[in-house]
Amino acid sequence: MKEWKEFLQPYKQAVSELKVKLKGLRAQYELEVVHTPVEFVTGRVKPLPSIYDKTLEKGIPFEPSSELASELPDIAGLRIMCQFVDDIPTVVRALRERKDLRVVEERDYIARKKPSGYRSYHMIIEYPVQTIHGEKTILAEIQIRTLSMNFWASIEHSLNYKYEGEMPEEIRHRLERAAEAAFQLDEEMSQIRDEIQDAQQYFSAFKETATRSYPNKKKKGGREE
Ligand code: 0O2
Ligand code: 0O2
Repeated sequence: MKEWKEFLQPYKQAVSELKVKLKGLRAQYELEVVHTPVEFVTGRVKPLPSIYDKTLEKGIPFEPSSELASELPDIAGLRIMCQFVDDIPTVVRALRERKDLRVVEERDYIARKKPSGYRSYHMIIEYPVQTIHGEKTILAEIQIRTLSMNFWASIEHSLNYKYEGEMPEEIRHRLERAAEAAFQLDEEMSQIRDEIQDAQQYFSAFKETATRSYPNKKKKGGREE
């Protein structure tokens, strides 16, 4: 177990660091008062039972090794959620230009959705982690998707888990239709994007003014005095 802990430590560190860095993107866009392509960021280290399942699927030994590290590029996984489909290429370009990571592979499941209906943009990156024994470069996967794609993927993931991959035909069909509905929602939102952004900027400006007008207002027990 200690071996696994040691093996996974740089991945844990990478996920924490990358979460801070990717959330920083959002903060920077907000400072410049332009629409931020990043809505929110999540991250996780793949749990050991999922690593075990993947090693069975790939027919590789379940042990901490460089083979496992290169066969499973998503032990460290980050997810960036965007409001609009058009935000995704903006994030992709921003990631390609960064000096603190190197993109080694890209998979566009938006241009070519998976047979399940899954849509998302995946990037595999190399990321250097500083350890007490020197620098260790690990692989990480960044998934970039809209809120609507994320909603669909998380529901489908739970159903797949429930049915252990043997999903009833009817549910599979419904999910395929739901994936199309999610895609339509993204299309609709893109068409009223300017309206939405105006409203969001108006709302931020309003919040800003309200904070300035009441600088000393304190909250007590969740209620305003
Ligand atoms: P804020 O200010 O709430 O946006 P952490 O380590 O605490 O940063 P953790 O515990 O790993 O993050 O949580 P997770 O599940 O990775 O979620 C990360 C962030 O995504 C959290 O924000 C959640 O509030 C936010 N989040 C999750 N689901 C949604 C969603 O559907 N919509 C929106 N807008 N945000 C969501 P933070 O980091 O606490 O900051
Ligand atoms: P997790 O951590 O539970 O999400 P492989 O090369 O076979 O290992 P693959 O399928 O070629 O993997 O790689 P891919 O499709 O680029 O990325 C795999 C990850 O994408 C999955 O991780 C999911 O997070 C996500 N994904 C891919 N296809 C689907 C899908 O049909 N539905 C959903 N909900 N998610 C999908 P894991 O390994 O499944 O694990």
